Amino acid sequence: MKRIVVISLIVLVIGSMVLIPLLKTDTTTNEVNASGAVFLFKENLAVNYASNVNISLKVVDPEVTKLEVIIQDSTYQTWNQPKGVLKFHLPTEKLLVGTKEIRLIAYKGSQLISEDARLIRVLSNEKPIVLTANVVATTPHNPTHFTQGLEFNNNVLYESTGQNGESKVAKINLTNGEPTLKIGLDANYFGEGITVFKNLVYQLTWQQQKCFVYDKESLVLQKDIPYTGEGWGLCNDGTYLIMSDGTERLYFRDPETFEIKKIIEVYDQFGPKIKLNELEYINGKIYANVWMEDQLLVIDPATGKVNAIVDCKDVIAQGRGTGEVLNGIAYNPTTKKTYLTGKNWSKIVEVSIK
Ligand SMILES: [Ca+2]
Repeated sequence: MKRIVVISLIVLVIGSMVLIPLLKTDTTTNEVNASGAVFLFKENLAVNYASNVNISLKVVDPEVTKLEVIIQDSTYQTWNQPKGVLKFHLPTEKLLVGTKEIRLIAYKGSQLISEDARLIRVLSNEKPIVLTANVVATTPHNPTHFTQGLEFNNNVLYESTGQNGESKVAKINLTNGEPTLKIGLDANYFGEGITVFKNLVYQLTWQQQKCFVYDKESLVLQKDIPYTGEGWGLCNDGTYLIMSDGTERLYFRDPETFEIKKIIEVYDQFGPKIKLNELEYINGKIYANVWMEDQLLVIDPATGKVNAIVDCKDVIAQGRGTGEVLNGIAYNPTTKKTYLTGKNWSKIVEVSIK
């Protein structure tokens, strides 16, 4: 019996000698790069926008002569002849919400000896207000239209529809929901979001990585623009086209070149809001459908923060018919009226959001 106890103790001691250092290394440092200096926080640390956060780091190698902290590709702070545990203030008020990379680089003289790169998530510091989309009126919507884009321009309603073989871009008569002019896409294209910018209509495709560009009067195709990734929703702020791709990210693109000029990540106080779909730019805010959800998000385009959530249950009850999910937001600047619809819905619903 004594022998079993002794053997068990030996196994425990040896086991812990092997395991504990491994566990420690795993949770606090990145072993491969731990030779110079390491951050003392765990990957994916969540912090609140504009909150007071201090980050600690530890100099592991006494011969380190210089440390550099890089936040989002810009040098944020440096130390010469650093020793022991150091702290710095994380500029949460200058970072937009979303996932940010932060790197700690250690040098001996001019030689880079280690790099510790980690992610921090900046959450929104505000709780979105809850609004309701109240039904004002309904008009017919063609239930064969799998709505993916909806927007007014000069009092004309434009609609883009999806599904292979059924995709089109059309001008819609709001009183009966029928096209007054329409252009079909080849069957291998799946239409997605649209926006009208200057005299052109831009139409995304889902997975074909091509944006079709039409004359807004005749809908005659002018050109197509390639891009990488999926296309979901589209709107514009008068300067940039704003595009969703089914994630929490919104891409601000140059209308001429389609070059990405800015990316925001849409976050509330708990984390990212994914599956952003059809979009609409209304009075300085981005309104977004969220795929498979009965609510809209109202997003601050400067920060990515969700300012409000719009409950659309009544709209769905009166507009969906035998159709699918809520998708399609259009604001008419001429009449200041807002309309919602969905994929294969039987109605377009004029709403008042309060
Ligand atoms: Ca829209």
